[in-house]
Amino acid sequence: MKNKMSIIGVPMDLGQSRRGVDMGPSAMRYAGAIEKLQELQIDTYDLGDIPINRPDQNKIENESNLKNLKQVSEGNQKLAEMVDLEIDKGHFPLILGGDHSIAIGSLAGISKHYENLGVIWYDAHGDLNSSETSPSGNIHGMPLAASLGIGNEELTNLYGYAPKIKPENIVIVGARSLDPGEKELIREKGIKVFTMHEIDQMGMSKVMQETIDYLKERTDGIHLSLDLDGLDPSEAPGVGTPVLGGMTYRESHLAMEMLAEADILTSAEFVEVNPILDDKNKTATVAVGLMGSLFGEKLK
Ligand code: HAR
Ligand code: MN
Ligand code: MN
Ligand code: MN
Repeated sequence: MKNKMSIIGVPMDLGQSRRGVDMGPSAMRYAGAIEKLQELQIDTYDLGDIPINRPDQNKIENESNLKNLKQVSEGNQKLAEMVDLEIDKGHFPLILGGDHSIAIGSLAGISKHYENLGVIWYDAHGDLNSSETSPSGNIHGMPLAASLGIGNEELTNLYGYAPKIKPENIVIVGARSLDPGEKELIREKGIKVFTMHEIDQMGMSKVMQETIDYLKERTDGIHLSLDLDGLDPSEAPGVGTPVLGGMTYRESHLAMEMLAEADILTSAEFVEVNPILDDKNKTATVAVGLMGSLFGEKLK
């Protein structure tokens, strides 16, 4: 991994319907994210938070099937520019969300730099909906589809090009809540998915080893998109869309340690931390603990 890291906060909560996830970057900083990276001897540049415009309160689009499209795409455009610039400098971008709609901007900025960007989508959800298949109209359920070039053009063509990623370069880990349209897309595109069923059956160690081997041979860079709701809500309660039966804190640490050891990541993001729904900043603390393992912390 590169020794210079740029931290970019994205206080975005408009990709879903529960306020508070915009405070995720603060919650992770408060839980010691920057200090943790510095402890690991990483040259850390905290660039602060990207400004996110709020919609006019009278014009909140509760009925739309692409809620707050304008603000979400504007925020993502700024994020893409910033991420692109940091990679140009040779820095490793670490993005702090914000809801998962921000992955559209992250991937737009990152993928410019790779022919075959790999993505590990650590999440209870597939985030493979489009406005046609979404049951909610929440854009945080759409970023992976948008990055594949599926859905509304303002999202798919963000930062002026599409698609950002190829279906064969994606691995979803921890899925346990997939909508019918998402399942169909997974089958149609042959996207590799380790659901909770496979994690129970094979164990996290084998799942991650297969993920690493699979991506290593076909990609030239790998982005980790870690949604805290991938973890079980008993250990990560501060998320807007919790789903029972998730990955444990220990399993998640193992996954991060294996990624650190394989030394394959070129960018990462931690999303969906909502301190309003949390229990004494537990979820942000879990996120920072996972960052430690991901960036090389050793137990002895
Ligand atoms: N699949 C549902 C939808 O599209 C729920 C998506 C929830 N997404 C996140 N990100 N929390 O993974 O609305
Ligand atoms: Mn560039
Ligand atoms: Mn997600
Ligand atoms: Mn999720």
